[in-house]
Amino acid sequence: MRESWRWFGPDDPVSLDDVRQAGAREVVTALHQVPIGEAWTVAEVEERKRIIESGPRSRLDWTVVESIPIPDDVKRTGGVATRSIAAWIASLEALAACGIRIVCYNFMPVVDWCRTDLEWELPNGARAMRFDLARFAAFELHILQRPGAERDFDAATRARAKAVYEAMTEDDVAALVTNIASALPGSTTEPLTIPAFRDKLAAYRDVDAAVLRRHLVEFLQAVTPRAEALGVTLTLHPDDPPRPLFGLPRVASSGDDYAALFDAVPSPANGMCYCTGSLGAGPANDLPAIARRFGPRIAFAHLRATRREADGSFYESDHLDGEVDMVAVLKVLLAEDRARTADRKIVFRSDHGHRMLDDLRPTKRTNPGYTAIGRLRGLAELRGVIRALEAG
Ligand code: DNO
Repeated sequence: MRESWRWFGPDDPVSLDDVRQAGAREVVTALHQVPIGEAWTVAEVEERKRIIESGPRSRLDWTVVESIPIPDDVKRTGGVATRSIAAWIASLEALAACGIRIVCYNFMPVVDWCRTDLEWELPNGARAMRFDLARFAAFELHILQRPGAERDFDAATRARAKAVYEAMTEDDVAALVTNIASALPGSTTEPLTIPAFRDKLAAYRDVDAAVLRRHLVEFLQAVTPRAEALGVTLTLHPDDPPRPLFGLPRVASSGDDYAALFDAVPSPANGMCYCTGSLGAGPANDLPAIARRFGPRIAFAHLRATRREADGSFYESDHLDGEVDMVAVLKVLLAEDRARTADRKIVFRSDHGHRMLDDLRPTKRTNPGYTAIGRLRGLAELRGVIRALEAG
């Protein structure tokens, strides 16, 4: 499998030399500066490619885009959002013209990946990201004040949420709103104020899971023929977390969700971003079984783990010490990878690392989950497992 590293571009506090020294050979990035819905141009792609691939240091190649955002009107209205879909296809064409042929995306409505805490202290002093159900419920019930939200939480959770909220200072409330609504690194949805959040949710009042799934199928039916002709593989990233949020449906949370999409749109361009952390946060998801079931459609993999709690809360664990049986997962991925031709090998990246060691210095700027040292530890551990499995 091919080792890659997510890089957010020239303003990423992690440098390309850091990526080289971590041992990755390929870069995963996106033109985060281009507004959602605007077509990427060949010139913009070439400029980013030049920054990554030129220079006197050891070579890196930009091989994966994570992600081209799916504009809100495509999620809300499906195939009739023809202007947005045409712009999305134009971005694919610009990327293919520059030789980049794996494109990650997601179909999470209103909010991309969601956490309540970005610096949750672990017993060893490192900081992790966390989704805390009581704090999430406090946001929904007492800050967003979403009509009907009380139906989504049991009485015990509502009571805990009330206690959490009543203990919060104004700064605590502001921090929780920022964590949930202001778009985490790499997020493909717009940062939201609370009024804007309410407006967005109102616009989705008629979008249930069946409708959202239909919109995703219509989007894939519109873009996969062109992707196939360009030799581009689209990889759908799972919902993170893999459960409905804010009363909104999510339709990429389980193996059966993916099976429905692959049945509806069998194009070889319709692929999967196999994210063990996102899928692993769902207790019903059997990660090795999902990898076996969809192996041929996995072009890109995010490898990380979480530790789940009984109420649905979870935090990001060390890569080998979460609920994910990473050795079993890697055995399946390596077997799939061995069966592939050189041009179709699986690209993986070490996902979300803790903020630890020198990255904890108060003056150090880091992106939540995208620290250098935490991801380096993860990549080193994953590489060790891979080498041992390959030698076995
Ligand atoms: C979070 C990432 C997501 C992912 C997008 C894919 O760390 O997994 O931001 O990049 O959801 O489109």
